[in-house]
Amino acid sequence: MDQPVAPAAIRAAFSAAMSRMYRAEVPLYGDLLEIVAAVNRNALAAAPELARQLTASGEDARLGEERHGAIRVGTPAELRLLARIFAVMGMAPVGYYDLAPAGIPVHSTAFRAADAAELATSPFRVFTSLLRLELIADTTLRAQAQAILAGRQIVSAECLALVGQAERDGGLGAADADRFVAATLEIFRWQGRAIVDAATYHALLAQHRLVADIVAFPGPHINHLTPRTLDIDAAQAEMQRRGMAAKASIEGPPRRAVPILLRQTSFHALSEGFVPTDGADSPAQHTARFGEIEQRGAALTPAGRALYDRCLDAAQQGQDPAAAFAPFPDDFAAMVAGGLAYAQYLSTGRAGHAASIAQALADGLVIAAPLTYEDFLPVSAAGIFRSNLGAGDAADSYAAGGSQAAFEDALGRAVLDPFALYQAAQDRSAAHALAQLA
Ligand code: OOG
Ligand code: NI
Repeated sequence: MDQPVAPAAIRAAFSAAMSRMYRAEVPLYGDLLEIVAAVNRNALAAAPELARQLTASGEDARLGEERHGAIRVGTPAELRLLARIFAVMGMAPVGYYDLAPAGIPVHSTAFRAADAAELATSPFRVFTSLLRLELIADTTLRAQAQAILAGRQIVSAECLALVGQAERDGGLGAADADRFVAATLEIFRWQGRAIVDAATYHALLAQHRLVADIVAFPGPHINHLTPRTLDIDAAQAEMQRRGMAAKASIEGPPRRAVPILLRQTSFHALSEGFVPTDGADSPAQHTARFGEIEQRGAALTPAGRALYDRCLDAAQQGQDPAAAFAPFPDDFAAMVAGGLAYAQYLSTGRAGHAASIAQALADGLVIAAPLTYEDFLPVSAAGIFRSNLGAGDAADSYAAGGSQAAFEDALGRAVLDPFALYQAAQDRSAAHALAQLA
C-alpha cells in the first residue's frame, strides 16, 4: 500500500461527498446551507468575542464543513456492518438513545470521532437508529418485515472488500480511499424504488411510518443532513421568511447568552416518488426526508445535564421556558464554578508560570471556554422524528423500555460514554495549557 490516508481525511471527504449528494437529492438542503452560511457570517461579525473564541479553539475552520446525518437500519447485522465502515473513517459509536418512550420503535447511537484533535479536523456525525422489530405488535407483519430485511444487502461487494482491506492493512491508500468513499456513499443514496410491492408498503406504513421507511427500501437512505448555525433563531426566521415549512418551535433550551447542549429545528419531510416492485408505471409517494439545522453549545457534566433535564421537565409541564430555565446559570464562569459544564483552556498570550490550572486562570494566563457539545438529545431527537412522521403516526409510547445492553449486543461492542470523552478532552486541554506555560 502507498501511504495510508488518515481516517480523518477519509471522514472529511465522505462528509463533503454526502453533502453534494444530498444537495442534489433535496435541493432545499442547498437553500439551508446558504441561509446558515449567511447567518454565521453575520453572527461572527456581530460578536467579535465569539469569533475570537472560535478561532482560538480552531472551531472556525471546521464550522463550514460541520454537519450530521441520520440513518436507520433494520437489523443487527446491518448495524455491525455500518460500524465497521464508520471505523475506517475514524468514527466510533458514542452514547445510547432510547426513543421508545417517545413512541418511536428504534434505539440509537451517534457515530463520530472521539477525541478533540480528530473532531477539529472533521466533526462529521451520523445519528444511527436500529429498528426494534419486537415492538411491532402485528406478529405476521413482524415476521414478514424480518424476512424482507434478511434478504437485502445494503453494502456492495466492492465496499465490503475495501473495508476488509482497511481492517487487514490498517488503512487505505489514496486511490482505494477514493473508491471507498464512492462505494460507501451508495449505501445512503435514495434510489427511488422499493423492494416490496405497493400492498406491503402500505401494510408496513399502517404499522408505523418508520417501519415502512426502514423495511421497504433497498437500504438506509440518508434522511437528513444538518448544518451547524451560530444563531438558530436568525436561521429559523430566515427559513420562515423564505416560506419553508419550518417546525413551529425550536427543540432544546431557550435562547441564552451562553448556549448549552443543542438547539434544533427542521422543516417537514418532502414527498418523493418511488416505484414499488409491482408498480413500475404507477409511482407511489413516500415522505421521510427532511431538512434540519442546529446550534451547538457547551457540553454539560452529569450534574449540568441533570439540572438541564429538570429545567426541561418544568418547561414541558407548561412553565414559561425562560422561567423554567432560570435555575441554570447563564454565565460560563458560573457554570464551570458550579461543576455544570466542561471547559477547554485557551492561552491568553500572557507569559507566566502556574502550578495549577486554577492558578493559571486566576493569573489571567489562560481563559476557560466551553467545550462544544458533540452529541444529541433524546427529547430533541424524538421531536425531530415525530415532526416528520405526521400527526397520529406515533404511538404515545412503548411500554418496553430501552436497553443499552440489547443495543450493544446488536452492535457487537459497547458504545463510548460521552461524559468520559468530554472529561478526557478537558483534562488534556488543561495539561496542554500548563505545559505551554512551563
Ligand atoms: C434521527 C432523528 C434524530 C437529531 O438530530 O436529533 C436526529 C432520525 O430521524 O432518523 O437526527
Ligand atoms: Ni438530526
